[in-house]
Amino acid sequence: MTTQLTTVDVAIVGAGFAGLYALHKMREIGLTAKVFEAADDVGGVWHWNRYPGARCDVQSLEYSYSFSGALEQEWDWTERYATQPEILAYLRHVADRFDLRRDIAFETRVASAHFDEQTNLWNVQTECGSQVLARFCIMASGSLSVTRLPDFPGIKTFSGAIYHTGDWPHRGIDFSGKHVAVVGTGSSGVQSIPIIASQAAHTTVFQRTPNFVVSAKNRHLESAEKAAWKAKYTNYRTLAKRVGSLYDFSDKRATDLVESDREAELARRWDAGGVNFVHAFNDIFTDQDANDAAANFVRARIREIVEDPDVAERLCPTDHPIGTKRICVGSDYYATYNRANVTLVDLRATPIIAVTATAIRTTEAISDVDVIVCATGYDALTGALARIDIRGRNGLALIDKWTSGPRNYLGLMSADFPNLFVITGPGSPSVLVNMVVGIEQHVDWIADCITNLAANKAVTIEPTEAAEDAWVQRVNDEADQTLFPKANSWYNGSNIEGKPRVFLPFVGGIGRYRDICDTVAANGYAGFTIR
Ligand code: FAD
Ligand code: N01
Repeated sequence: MTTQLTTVDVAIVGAGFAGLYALHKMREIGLTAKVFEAADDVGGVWHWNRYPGARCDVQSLEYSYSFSGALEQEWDWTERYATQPEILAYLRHVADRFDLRRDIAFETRVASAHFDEQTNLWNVQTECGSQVLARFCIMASGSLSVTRLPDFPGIKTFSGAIYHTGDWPHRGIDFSGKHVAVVGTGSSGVQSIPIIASQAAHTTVFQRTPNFVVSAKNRHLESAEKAAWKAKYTNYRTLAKRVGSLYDFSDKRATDLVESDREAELARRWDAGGVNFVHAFNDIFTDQDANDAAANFVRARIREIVEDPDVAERLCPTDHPIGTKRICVGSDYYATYNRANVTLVDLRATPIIAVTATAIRTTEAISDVDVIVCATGYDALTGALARIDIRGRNGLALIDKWTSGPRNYLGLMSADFPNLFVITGPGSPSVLVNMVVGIEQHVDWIADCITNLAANKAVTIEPTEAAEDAWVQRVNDEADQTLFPKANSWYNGSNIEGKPRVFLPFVGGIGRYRDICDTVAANGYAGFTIR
């Protein structure tokens, strides 16, 4: 049987924020494009993460596309931090409004993408056996799209249900009357634990590492506030292109302030809620003393809120500087541990030794449970790429090239993989900034790059190895000037056994990064080979 091969200009993997905008933009510059999406609908993260309490922690009005003035005026966000259903509704609206669905193949997982040096085309194959030939590939496959389940001894014998927050059943879960175990206290655990605890008969939280949690202070958005924001949207978007999220970035070092002023500033930000807290001083991410001031402030609040002093101590993070693991934004998180139906288990002191059909057994206790919720995170930034058999020149596999860590230029392209672009992957600001801003910057840059190739009748573009080496070095060097490397986190792959420990995102900020990318383009795509 012969398979009919379709040829498109661009193959795009993923239909989240990145894939949807990439499709729209490719059409806008006159190209044909096909999107492949493993899920049965658009939305990416916001399709998969339906756990109780899932919402964004960048303000809704900012966590949205800027490419269409009409879209931003017509869409109505109802809360300071939008819920997962509302963000999913927004992305569905975008798909319909810009007629994107007709070029998206749903329930179609891409298995491989191989570059043919004779034709200069990518052959993209799906797990269903369909394939497409494409001049360009855009990997919009997500930085946090590959879930990771714990491998506790005996977990396969558990007779109840096991759910991962990032692969949550669409029907929703009724926890009433249930004994629930939650494993993991990162952002997903922090958002879901208070809601699960309010529904379940008993919730046992299995915590390996405590995290710093600031309060969301979520609220309804009043019409007047939204109207005022919309009137100034252009200004806000322009600023966001430089800074990512419109936080109140302090221009003061912690040492510029006497202790009482430092505390007052931290208290002001704590009361207002949100990620803004970690921008109280401009050296929180670079100076241990400044960082300690903020971290001590949070630890003091934990001890105030949590009534049982032992539980409070177990909730106090001590192993990493604040902000060097993604700061968690929660609602009633610490107060939840005052509930009679919540138990905190410290896995550092009493590790899990076995899961049986009905219980989780630590070195100290047996907890009977009906349901296990795994808020255990992701194989971040490189996971989705590693699961696709991507082969460039001479059959080189991306996964082999990246055995000691990702190697690319600007986070966008890798030598020997011509015309293959990655959105918000390693080596770009990615997860350290408002990701919608990062996604739009990447897609716009790629569109300009492809347009430039066409104008110059060029066929391929890929980085030189020298440019790539220098960029990888720079990404590492800039991270090393901060406190980030002091934490074990998914930022540096240390949550995945065997993953090389390399700081993955570019810490230099979206504004500087944008300038670097623009300068590269203005200098005739310096550092790239164009054929
Ligand atoms: P995704 O949304 O992950 O979409 C990638 C898509 O690619 C997925 O649908 C996946 O199914 C598909 N895919 C992957 N591999 C394949 C394959 N081989 N074949 C076919 N399809 C494939 N960022 C912020 O800036 N602010 C926030 O407040 C924020 N909140 C978050 C909350 C949660 C719970 C999570 C998990 C992440 C959050 N993020 C936030 C980060 C989030 O990843 C980005 O904001 C954004 O949604 C990423 O969009 P994306 O399109 O790049 O990737
Ligand atoms: O995942 P995580 P997440 N045994 O990796 C623990 C975004 N996001 O899904 O720290 C016991 O942060 C692990 O413990 P440890 C945001 O960027 C945003 O929560 O490795 N525990 C940790 O506590 C975020 O950073 C929002 O010791 C195990 C937890 O599981 C990113 O997504 C909401 C374990 C994993 O935390 C990922 O967040 C949700 C094991 N075997 C997500 N394995 C917003 O609020 C792992 N853990 C916007």
